[in-house]
This record gives sequence, structure tokens and C-alpha cells, in this order.
Amino acid sequence: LETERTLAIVKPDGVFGNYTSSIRKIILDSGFSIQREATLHLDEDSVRSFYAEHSTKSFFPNLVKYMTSGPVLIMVLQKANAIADWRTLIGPTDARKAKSTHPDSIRAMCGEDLERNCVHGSDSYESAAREISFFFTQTFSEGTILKHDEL
Ligand code: YYY
Ligand code: MG
Repeated sequence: LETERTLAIVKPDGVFGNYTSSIRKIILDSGFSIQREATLHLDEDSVRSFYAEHSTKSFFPNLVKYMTSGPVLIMVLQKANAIADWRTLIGPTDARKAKSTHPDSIRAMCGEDLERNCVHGSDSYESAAREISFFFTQTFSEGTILKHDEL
């Protein structure tokens, strides 16, 4: 399995609910290293641009409101198969469903429902590359994100 990097975000409800230290513990216990982290209060333009793929969806205005409602913790995680493994750890998008079908997932632990689901994870290699460079200005060549430890 390739060493990969992925972007994780603890969303405002996770930060407000004081879940950042338990989430950090799960991350490290699962074998990820945290290559970068930043706590930011995102503005509306940043959220609109980060979630551009969803800009036409009906939930978009609420998503923007939610993601700007408080600080978020943004992390670049690295390990073999990081992208898929982080998605597995966070569980399904709908945190309410996660509580019944994936009770050990992070979204089951700290999310509420489909909208307020506490954490983000990149869904593919392409998304991870885009999302990491969105927040961390260093440029990543394709080879870099897969293969090297230059962060
Ligand atoms: O990648 P993931 O976060 O699991 O879900 P996406 O389908 O990419 O949606 C991004 C984000 O939008 C989701 O985490 C919550 C919100 N959302 C929503 O509020 N209502 C929906 N029906 C779908 C997604
Ligand atoms: Mg997504």
C-alpha cells in the first residue's frame, strides 16, 4: 500500500464539543502521523470554494453556515492507505445512521445527523491533493503526495 496524505477537518461542533483530543488520540492510535495542523475560523468564501462540488445542492447554504459557525481544526494525516482508512474511521456521512450501523466511528461518537457530522475526510486521491493544497500553501506534485515525506 502506498503512503498517502489526506485532509481531515474537525468541524465546529467537534471543536465546540471538545472532541479534538479524543479524535487526535484515535488518529495516532490508528497509525497516522499528523503532518500539519491549523485551527482556523473559515469565512464564507473559503467554505464555498472548499465545497464547490456541492454549490448547487439544496443543503449548500446550511453547510456554509455550519462550517463558518466556529473554529475548525485542519490536519494533514499520513500513513499507508491514509485516504480510505480515514474515511473508514470517520464512518458514513449521516452521523445519525453511523450511530446504528458504525457505532465505533468518529461520526457516531461526535456527530449529530447528516448535516452536522463533526469531521471531514478527503474522498479520493484527487480530492486529497486539492484539499491539502487548499489549506497548506506548499505545492504538492503528484509524486510528492504519494511517495515522499517532504511536508
Ligand atoms: O464526504 P462527506 O462529508 O461524507 O459527504 P459529502 O456528500 O461530500 O457532503 C459534504 C458535506 O455536506 C457533508 O459532510 C455534510 C453536508 N451534507 C448535508 O448537509 N446534507 C446532505 N444531504 C449531504 C451532505
Ligand atoms: Mg465529500
